[in-house]
Amino acid sequence: MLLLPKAVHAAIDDLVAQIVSRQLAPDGYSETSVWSFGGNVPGSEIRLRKGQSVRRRLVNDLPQPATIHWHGIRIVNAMDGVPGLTQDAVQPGHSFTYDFVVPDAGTYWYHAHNRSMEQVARGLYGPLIVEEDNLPDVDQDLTLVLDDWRLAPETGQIVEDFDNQHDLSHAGRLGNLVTVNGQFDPEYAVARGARLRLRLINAANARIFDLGLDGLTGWIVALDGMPLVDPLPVSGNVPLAPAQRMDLIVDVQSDEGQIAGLVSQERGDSFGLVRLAVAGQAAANRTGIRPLPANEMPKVRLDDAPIHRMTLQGGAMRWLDSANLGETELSGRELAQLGRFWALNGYSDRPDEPFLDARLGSAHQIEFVNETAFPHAMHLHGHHFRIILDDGTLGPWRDTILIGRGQTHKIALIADNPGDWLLHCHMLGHSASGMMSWFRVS
Ligand SMILES: [Cu+2]
Repeated sequence: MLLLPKAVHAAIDDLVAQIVSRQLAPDGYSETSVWSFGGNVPGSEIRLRKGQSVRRRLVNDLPQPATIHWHGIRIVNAMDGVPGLTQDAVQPGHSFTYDFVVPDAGTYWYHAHNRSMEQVARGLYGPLIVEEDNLPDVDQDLTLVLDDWRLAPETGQIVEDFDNQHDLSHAGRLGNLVTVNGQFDPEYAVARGARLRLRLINAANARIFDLGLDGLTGWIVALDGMPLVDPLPVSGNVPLAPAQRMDLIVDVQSDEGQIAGLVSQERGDSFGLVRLAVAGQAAANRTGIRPLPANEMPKVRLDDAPIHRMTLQGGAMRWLDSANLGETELSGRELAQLGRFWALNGYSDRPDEPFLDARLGSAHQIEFVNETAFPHAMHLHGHHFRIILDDGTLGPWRDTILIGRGQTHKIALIADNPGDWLLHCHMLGHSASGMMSWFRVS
């Protein structure tokens, strides 16, 4: 008998972008027609180990062209999923194979990057979890993908006003139904004294969740996938902007029969996101916390790093006087007629020339100056950066930074991943209406 070697190439799984119906709203409401990766919202969880490869063939069964961006992965540029910059959008009925290594452990996600303000709002996103070689000692590892949906109460269907000019020029598209893992107010069973890892992912178009714990004590152990050197005890509320992730390790304090959970604050009101029904007693009683193992990140040096200022402009109450579209300068009124309300450094769309043309391996500081009346979540592709704290020291690694109205924040970037990379606001209506730029590393 001939012994044949096992196939050398790992199988490539299909990830089908398709329209399905799901029960998003509470019982009594209709199912909602959503756009999905793999038949569910959130899309199929991809879970693998650091250093392994993601291989997925995007099959586009949608009525629009699509791509996938692998958010937060320090990825090879050709796999970054940006139509018109790193690939052509995949036409309906066509496919594209993504194949890349994940260099870092942590909590990431993937989402549509073509007409993302519509496609992400329709449900085109999913979690991408990269496990550490040595997993932390917890009883449960729960991925919690937060989103909000704008549904018509009578029909339960998505309101298709994606180009709503008020949303575009204000805080963005905010929904009227908040879900976690595609469910309204879901419940999970936990034991008293159990230790949980909660992987929070904000997949909303524009909503900033202001998260708090109820019946739990815990620590923030990672932000945007990257471990904190010193886990930070959670006290009070912690903001999670669109596209940001936060890994918590929490201990269940509530008694048996009670409900613990995750809550969010909005305008002084607190509402529940997830219910943790406490039943039974955990075997182990753990105290103290150890940091997650670090990823291999570049050494950050600021001494020779030039400062590049990026000014965030426009929007309601700070209307643009003028800005450039390509080589053409247009008035604020002309831009508004084209659905453009925002600008980055005077450009109301991705400019022809990069905001930053960086030599491979060079260090830079980017100073975000928010002159608008709204907060923005600025995201860099292909890299994590470090926040520069007010005292000049280096804060956590992130891939998306929330800049409050009127605020200025500086980040340190080591441009060590070659390619053309987007830099944009992750309030998706804002990026679609002007807050889009890019940088080049070569
Ligand atoms: Cu914004």
